[in-house]
Order: sequence, then C-alpha cells, then structure tokens
Amino acid sequence: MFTRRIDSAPSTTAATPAPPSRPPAPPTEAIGATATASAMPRDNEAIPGEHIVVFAPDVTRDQQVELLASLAPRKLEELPLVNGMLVTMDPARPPSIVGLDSFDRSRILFTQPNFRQHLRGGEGTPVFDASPATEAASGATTNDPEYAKQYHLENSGQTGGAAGSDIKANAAWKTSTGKGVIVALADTNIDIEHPDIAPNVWTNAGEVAGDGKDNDGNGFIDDVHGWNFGKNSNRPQDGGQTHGTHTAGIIAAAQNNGVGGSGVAPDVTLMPLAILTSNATTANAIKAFGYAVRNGANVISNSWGNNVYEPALAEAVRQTVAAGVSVVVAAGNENWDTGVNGSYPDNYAGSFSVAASDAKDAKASYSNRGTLTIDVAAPGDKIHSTLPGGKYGGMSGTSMAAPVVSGLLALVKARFPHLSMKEVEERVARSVQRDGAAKVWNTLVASGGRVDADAALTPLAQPGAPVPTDGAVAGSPVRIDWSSDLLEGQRFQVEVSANANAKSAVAEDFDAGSAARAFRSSGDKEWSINDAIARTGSKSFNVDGLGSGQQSRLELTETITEPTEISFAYTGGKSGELSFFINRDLQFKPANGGSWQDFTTTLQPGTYTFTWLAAGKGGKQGSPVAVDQLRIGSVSDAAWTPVGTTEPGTTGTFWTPPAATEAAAVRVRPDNGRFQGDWVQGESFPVVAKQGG
Ligand SMILES: [Ca+2]
Ligand SMILES: [Ca+2]
Ligand SMILES: [Ca+2]
Ligand SMILES: [Ca+2]
Repeated sequence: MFTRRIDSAPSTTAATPAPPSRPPAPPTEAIGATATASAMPRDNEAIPGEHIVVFAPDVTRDQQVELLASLAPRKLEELPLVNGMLVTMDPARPPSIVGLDSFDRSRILFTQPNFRQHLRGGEGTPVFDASPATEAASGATTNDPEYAKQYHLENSGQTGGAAGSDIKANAAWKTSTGKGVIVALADTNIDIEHPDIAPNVWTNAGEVAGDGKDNDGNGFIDDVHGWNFGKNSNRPQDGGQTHGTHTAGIIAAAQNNGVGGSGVAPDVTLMPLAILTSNATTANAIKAFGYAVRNGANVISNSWGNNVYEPALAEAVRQTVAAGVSVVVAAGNENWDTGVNGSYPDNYAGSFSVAASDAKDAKASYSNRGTLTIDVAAPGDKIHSTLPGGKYGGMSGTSMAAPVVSGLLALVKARFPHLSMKEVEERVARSVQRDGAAKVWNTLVASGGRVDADAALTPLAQPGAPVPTDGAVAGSPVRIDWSSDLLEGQRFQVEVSANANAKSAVAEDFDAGSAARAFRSSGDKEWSINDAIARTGSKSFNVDGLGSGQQSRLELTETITEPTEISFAYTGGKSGELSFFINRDLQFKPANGGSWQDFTTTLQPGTYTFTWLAAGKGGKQGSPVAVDQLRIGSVSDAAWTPVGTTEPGTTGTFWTPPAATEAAAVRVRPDNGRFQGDWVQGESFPVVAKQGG
C-alpha cells in the first residue's frame, strides 16, 4: 500500500505568528512512485504521475527547470505563491527517487503528490426548488421575485423555518452592499451570463479581449473575466456550472434588478475562477489563489477540499493570507469534528472556516463542527440561489454557507475599508449571534454563533491609549484621559494592572511533577504530568487512551511583550495524533507515531492561546501523545483587574493600585453591545505612595 510521508511546510518570512522555523523538511515523497488511486479513500486521491515540488525561496525558475531536468518530466508548470512546480511524469514509469534524493535539501524543501479536490455540498444531491413562499419576508426592500425564498437573508418563517434565523441582511444593506470589494470564487464553472450574476462579474481592466495577447502581463492571455484552470482557458463558464453558479449567486446576485433574488453583497465584484472541474486538483487551486492575489481580490471563497494535509496547499493559504486576502472555506459535510478528523483547506493556518446552519439556526445534520478549527456558522441548508441558464433553486451544504460569509466579509470591508481582512474576519467572528436558537453553536464553533451582518456592520469607536493626566497616588482616584469619538451606546471596559512590566521566561520540563504555568486540560481524557514518556528527565505532559473520535486539549494562554521564541518537543502517539495550534492556527501536519520532534517559531508581541490537541484514532494504547521541554523566551506576568466601564465622553476616573508601584498600566476595550473590540493598553506609569502612608 502506498504510504505518503510528508512533513509540514518549512519556514518562510511571513506574518505573525511566524511559521515553524525548524530546518527544512527533506524531500520525502518518492518522485515517480505512483499512487494507486483506487487503494485510497476518495478524499485522498492522488493524481497518478503528478507531483508538486516546492523549492527554497532563492531558487529561481531557471534553476528549478534545471534541477528537475534529470527526472525527464513530461511537463513542468510553475506554481505561484509557494515557489513550486507541478511535475508531470509518466505514471507508468518505475519509481526513480535517486534524482531527488541527491538534491541539496536546502534547495528542494518538500514534495507531495498532486491531490484531487472535492465539492463541499450540492454534489450528488438533487437540486430542489425551495418551497414557495407563502408570504413576503417582512421589511423586504427589493423587487427581486425570488428574494422571499431566501430565508438566509431575511427569515420570517416563510420557508418553514424560525423567524430571525437569518443574517440580518436587509438591515445590513442600509450601510453596505459590498461595492468596490472583489470576491474571487474558486468553484466549478460559473454561468457568468446569468442575468442575476452578469452585472457583478469582474472585468480585468488591464486586458484587451480577444487579441491573443497577455496585455496586463499577469501570465494569462485574454483573461477578461477570470480563468478556467481546469481547461486552462479564459472561459470560466465552460463546463458543469451548477455548484459554482449557485455559490456565485449567494455572494453576488444583483439586487433590485427585477429578476431572481439577491446576493449577500449585491454590489460586490465577483472574480470567477473555475477549478472544481473534471480536473480539480491541488495544483489548480494554488494557481487560482495566485491569480486572485495577483489581480486584487480581497476574499477567495472556497467550497471544496479534501481530508489530507498537504504542505504545498498549507503554504499557499499562508502566503495568500499574508498578502492580505481572506481565504474563506467550507468546513465540510461529514458531521464530524474537524479538529479530530481533519478537513482541508479549512484547517490550514489563516483560513476562515464556516459550518452550516439551517432555517431554524440548528446545525445542518451533515455539517462538520469544531470549536478549535471552525470559525463561524452561517446558513447553508436549503439555500435558494441562481442556477445555470437563468434558473433558480435550492442547494444544501457547507458549500452554501461559505459564500454567505464571503459576501458578509465583503460588506464589512466595503463599510470599513481601513480594516485589514484579518480585522474584518475578527469583526464578523465577534459579532455572531450566540443566543436564542443560535445558542447551540456555543459548543460547536470557535466564535460560538451564527453570523449577523447587521451586528458586524455596527460601528465601533477605537479608543486611544489611556494616559494618566495627574500624578497617580496609591489607592486614590486618578483621572485618565484618552482621545476617541465614542458612539452613543458604546462603552469602554477598563482594567488596571499594578505590575504591567513584570516578565518571566517559561521553562517547563515537567520533571518535578507539576507545571509552573496555568495549563488547562479538557476533553474526553485529562492531560497529566507523569512518567509514561519523557524527552528528557523523568516526566512529560501527556495523554493516552483516547478512543477513536475522542479528543483532549492542553491549553496555555500567555501575553508576549517583545519578539520571542516558543519551542517544545512533541510526539504523536500510536493511538492518536497531535496537532498544535497558535490562536487556532494549525502549525504543522498532525503528528502520529512515537518519535520525538522539535517545534520552534518566533512570536511577535500579543496574547496567544497555545493548544495541543490529541485526537484518538483507535490505535495502540500505551503510546501517549506528549509534550515536553516547553520554552517561551519572555511572557508578561501582569495581572489585570477590571475596574469598571466608561460612559460616553473622553475621560474616566479609576482607582489606582493600592500600593506604590513603578509600572501600573490601564487598558481599555470598546464594546458597543453587539461585539467587543481589542484591548488598547497605554504606557505604564508609576504610582506613588499615599502621603503619610
Ligand atoms: Ca492577462
Ligand atoms: Ca488580451
Ligand atoms: Ca436580483
Ligand atoms: Ca521532562
């Protein structure tokens, strides 16, 4: 049986937190070794004869061709973002790994098969016409005849669901319709001539149609309306269109045009990228990401994936996000926890992952879940949208939920253009509806709720850093001024620390049998410090005995005050796998087996939650998942005490710490009742002892 052994993507200079900075993984896939597709699960199907080779950043394209020439490839195709090549070999050719093994490991970072990708909804299930609306949704402001069937936009129970189980689109459109934002849709072919889609299809301003030339020099000839990566043509409409036309309408169907329904972002610009064709592969996905980044997309909507960790795709997502583009991904339809079972590309660091709710805010029966791995829920069940040939109908899946969120990100970006796409995502995640029927999501996705477009668009004033105006006396009121335009109904939460500058280093070998820092263990089994396995000394933090589908987490939250390293040793068990997340971003391929490995990365200042996730695979017990030798260079030991909230205004009065200190500090966080912003901390200041005290 073909066994694939690939390691995680190695270091690049990237955004915070930096990717693993351990030495590059050796090339571990045998080029020429032919995967037998039929022997693998459907979702892990490798394309025979096709391999992705990723090079070190300093290896030029000419050098890549030179390096690969000895393999006598049938075809070489450049892959953007990852500095890689798609190498097509004769699938019948006997394995010849000699060539690659002789390469300098500092030049070829890793290789992997080119895998097949799959749709995340709608496939294999008949398209249905949503039940006719019995009454128009209340407050409808459009003349689009199908709007009343689009419960996900505005739900009065008209399709048999529950009133209010919607994303509050009608209220949101008062302040944003997504104008000026570009959402790339990586999907099947798309009917870009559909009367409800055509008005919003992206046109490449730098390209002259039909002259056979690449006028804008982006590497694609006559790419006036996107690209068809399956056929390598400039016609993203050619081929099966059902899935992509449906998701396109969910994002971008025109509004008040007298036909069809409405998209979530009815004035957004939609960039069609056809990849889910008969030739749906990882390489085509990476090419599409490169195209979207190169041509100015703000969001890429992805309703596809598979269940195998691919380092090249992980790196492509990382680079796309580092370029400031949101990667929205459907969480998949296996009705499992993707932290335990995996689902990609939604599990890759930086992606924004979406589960599917139904017309009553319940989890759609098929939708995946994951409080570590999935960001938000959005309506995805029985969504009414555009179909090829000017038609309309319903489809179900997380495939339909992801484009709802892609449209919502566009609304927020258009309303608050100064926000980065990461900040836009945070705004959407922090403004979800968590109560009422949506309460069920509290324990199913990280944000704990279903997206709410109206709340996400509610303005939030950002406070300036608080500065003390008078000498601060211990145990006395002190007036703090900060500059901000407080909006009506908005408050700042205020916290004070008496030891804002206190720092320490973390060094945990666990050999004494206890941890100095505040680790949290949760899940089906407890992590514990014992001598079942240790890298050094006698003990480690470990967990064993997880059954198939069970999970256990070890978490630690620390505030980093200056650029610093985190490193630890880890081993995946034989009964399960270990994944490691920094603020919910997966850092390496889930590890299994018994050997110890090292992880190191550099963190920029900020507050981080580190999560070690052990997932049971039902294998051999007695071989724990373990962590040892944790080192973090410099963490803050500041203890923050809530002291109240401000009312609208520009100053507030708070009590200083009860004793004199060199380094008190105040931090504030805006809260408009719909969602909370980030803490803003001022410089530390001394607090003097009371007179006569
Ligand atoms: Ca072009
Ligand atoms: Ca041209
Ligand atoms: Ca319409
Ligand atoms: Ca130890």
